[in-house]
This record gives sequence, C-alpha cells and structure tokens, in this order.
Amino acid sequence: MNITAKFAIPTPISAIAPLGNGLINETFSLKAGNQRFVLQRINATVFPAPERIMANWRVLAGHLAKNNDCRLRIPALIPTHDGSDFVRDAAGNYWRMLEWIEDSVTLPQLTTTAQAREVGALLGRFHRATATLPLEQLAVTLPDFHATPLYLQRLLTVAAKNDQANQCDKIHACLEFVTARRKLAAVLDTAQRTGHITQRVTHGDPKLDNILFQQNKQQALALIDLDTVQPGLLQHDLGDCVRSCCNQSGENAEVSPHFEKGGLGGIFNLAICADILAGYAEETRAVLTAADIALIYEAIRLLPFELGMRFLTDHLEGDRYFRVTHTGQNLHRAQRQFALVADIERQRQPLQALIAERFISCAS
Ligand code: GN1
Ligand code: MG
Repeated sequence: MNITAKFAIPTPISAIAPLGNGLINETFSLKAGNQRFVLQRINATVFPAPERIMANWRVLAGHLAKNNDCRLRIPALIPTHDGSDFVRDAAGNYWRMLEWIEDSVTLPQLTTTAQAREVGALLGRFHRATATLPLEQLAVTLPDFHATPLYLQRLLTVAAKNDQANQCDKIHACLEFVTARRKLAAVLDTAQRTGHITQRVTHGDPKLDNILFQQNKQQALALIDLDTVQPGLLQHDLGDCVRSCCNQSGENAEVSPHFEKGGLGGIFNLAICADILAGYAEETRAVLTAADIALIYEAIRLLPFELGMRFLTDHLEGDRYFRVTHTGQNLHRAQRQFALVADIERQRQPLQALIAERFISCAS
C-alpha cells in the first residue's frame, strides 16, 4: 500500500528519509512537490488507541486557534484525501502526516542563557494556553504514563524474577539506588490523590528534542511530538523538561562507575536549570498554585528517577519499549538517569534556593 499517496499533499513525492532521535515512533521527512512534510508511524504497542492521539491533536489545535494570545505553535495534522487524520496499513499500523515547520532546528544541547529561558517560556506558554481547555475534552492516550509508583512496582517485580539482576553488579547497584529512594516514587501521586494538586493539560514529553528553535537558535518556535498531550500534572512536564535540558551530555552519555554518587558531579547543569525556571515562572504566574510550586524540587528529582526505572525495567524485559542500537543501552541509560538524580540531590540546597527565588512572586 502506498501510504503517502493517501494524504492530501502535492506530488511528486521524493526524498523520504529517517528523521530525529525518537525512541518510540518511526519518523521520516519527505518532499512533496516543493514542500516538505513529516510522516510518522505510531507505535501501536505503546499507544493502545492511536486515533485518540489525533483526536486530542485536533482539540488542542482548535483551542489554540481560538485562544492563542500565547502565540504557541504546533505542527498541523495533514488530512488524507477523504478527510481522515491517519491511514492504517495492511498490518494495522497507524500513519500520520504533519506540517514541516520551515526554518526550524532542534538543538542537541542548550548553550546560552537565552535559549534556556526560551525553553522554559515555551513550556510555560503551553501550560498557560491550555489552562482554559477543559480536561474532559482530552482522551487519555497513554494510561498510567507518569504513574511512578506503578513503574517502581513493576521494576521490583521484574527484577525479582530475573536471574541477570542478581548476577550483574551494575543492575544490582541500580536496584539499590532505587530501593533507597522508593518513597520518592509516590510524591506527586500522593499530592494529587490527597487533593493538594490537580490535573491539568500536559504535553507529557517536553524533552529538548521536542522543541523547535528558529534557525538562528535564539527563539523557541514550536512544541512538537504531541502524542502524550493528555491530563497530567504540570510538575511532570516541568520535571521532564529540566531532566532533559540540564543533562547536557545527553541520555546516552558516559557514566562513571560511581554513578550512584552522581559521578564526579557536572551532570546536572544548575545554571541552565535556573534559566529554564525563570522563563517558565514568568509565563505561569497566573496558573501555578503555592502547592504546585512546593513540589517543583521533588518533581525535578522524580522525573529522571522515573525514567531511569523505565529504562532499567525495559533492559530487564529485553528492550521491548525503548528503541536501542545495542544490548545494554537501556541499562546504560538508566545509570545515566540515576547519576542525574544523585547530582540533583547533591545540589539540593542551591536548587531549592533558586526555585524559591524564581517562583516567589508567583505563589497564590
Ligand atoms: C520517549 O519517543 P520519544 O523519544 O519522544 C518516551 C518518553 C521518554 C523519552 C526519553 C511515549 O520519547 O517518555 O522521556 O523517550 N515516550 C514515551 O528519551 O514513552
Ligand atoms: Mg514522544
């Protein structure tokens, strides 16, 4: 089946090439006539009902079209000739076509204060723009996506049944690291259950790769990868964004043998974090409550902890979820996330001080 021919795009179609570093979906760029587009195959093992993603996308785009004083840009969904938002191939896979945002780039890492502020501000604008979008209009695209206590439970269950886990020193060290922090897993979940914080519209995956910059690398232009736009907690987004942007050598970077002590430090970049928080705080004054702010430090610590557990579980389960280039990569990624957690803990005092400073005038 010719997938691209189903979409309402110009012809001829050429130059189809893999795009980006996503770990879940398959993404391609293509040329159609004189225009470029993005084609994606959605991972239906991860997303139980991919059509919900496109339905949420439409809801979000419609909301932004009417209420966008934040000037937030997202890629448009390109319909098929018969007006659908996706195509299913013979094997049942879901494919979608997206607008190519012209003159944009992704940044492998943030190098200036201004870029970090832009990232924080873009995420803040997303939360501000969606604060008036009723949650019941959004479907849940990925159930329990940030249910950290469930990730912990699953990891411990999988590890208990896995012989490799008992024999490998690296896995053992990771499990000790996790066990020593098991209380951390419930911190946001409990705050939500007890009514201290409430669900909002979240992006779910605001890592640096999902933020497009203008070609001059100065202004953040658009937020992409909207698969996990669904009800969630603001802290999940902010924690995840900081986790990704402040881990400056990236998710696959080398780890020291003493990763659980934060290596030799220098893993979590506090200066970048300060500017992300400054940009975010400026945009979210009217959106954040004092209870939201009180959980920011824990969220920054929690998200790398959660991702580390997810990587480790996937390693123990045979790399079924996150794409890998070699066996052991998910274990390595887990170690890197735990090293980040340890480095955040090492810098707890200055980090808490700067959260207080950045958000002080926002508390309501
Ligand atoms: C996955 O597919 P991608 O690369 O945008 C994952 C995120 C992780 C991220 C780590 C649906 O995102 O939760 O933070 O990898 N997405 C899903 O790079 O699980
Ligand atoms: Mg994604």
